[in-house]
Amino acid sequence: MEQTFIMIKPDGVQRGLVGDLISRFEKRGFFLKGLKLITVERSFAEKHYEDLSAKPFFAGLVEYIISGPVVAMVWEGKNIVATGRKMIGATNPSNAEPGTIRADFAIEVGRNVIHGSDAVESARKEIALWFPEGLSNWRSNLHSWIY
Ligand code: 3AN
Repeated sequence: MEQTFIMIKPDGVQRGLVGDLISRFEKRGFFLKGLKLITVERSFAEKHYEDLSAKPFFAGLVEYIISGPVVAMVWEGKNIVATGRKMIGATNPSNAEPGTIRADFAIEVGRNVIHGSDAVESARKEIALWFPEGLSNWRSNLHSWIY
């Protein structure tokens, strides 16, 4: 089953959006596989965003991500990488389609609330980086009253 890495960024945590954002993924039918509230070190944030290290906004992006706790998550389900990106909306909230997370909650590209892996391969790398301890396997053990 496909998995993706989703991170609620410091602005999403500080604005009290965590519950709403988790709810959107649950209600869509995806399964939560990993979850933690964590404040990361600068070197870790630089590693997460290493593909963007040449961008002029890189230093500000790293400062933003380390400015407070983030909610790191792994979600699982059919086509979750692409569907998760659609649910999140365009990088610049001004271009995000109505009903997407960034259209509903953000106006600044530099404070766009949430991250989602952009491809299955980057999801695999990001999950390994953020969850070296591994993920919960709770779905293999569902109660019989869940169907
Ligand atoms: P996305 O998060 O939609 O995959 P990326 O990977 O291009 O977009 O950019 C990663 C993060 O870098 C964005 N979520 C945003 O916080 C920041 N970012 C991207 N473009 C800009 C920009 N032009 N100015 C400031 N920050 C930016």
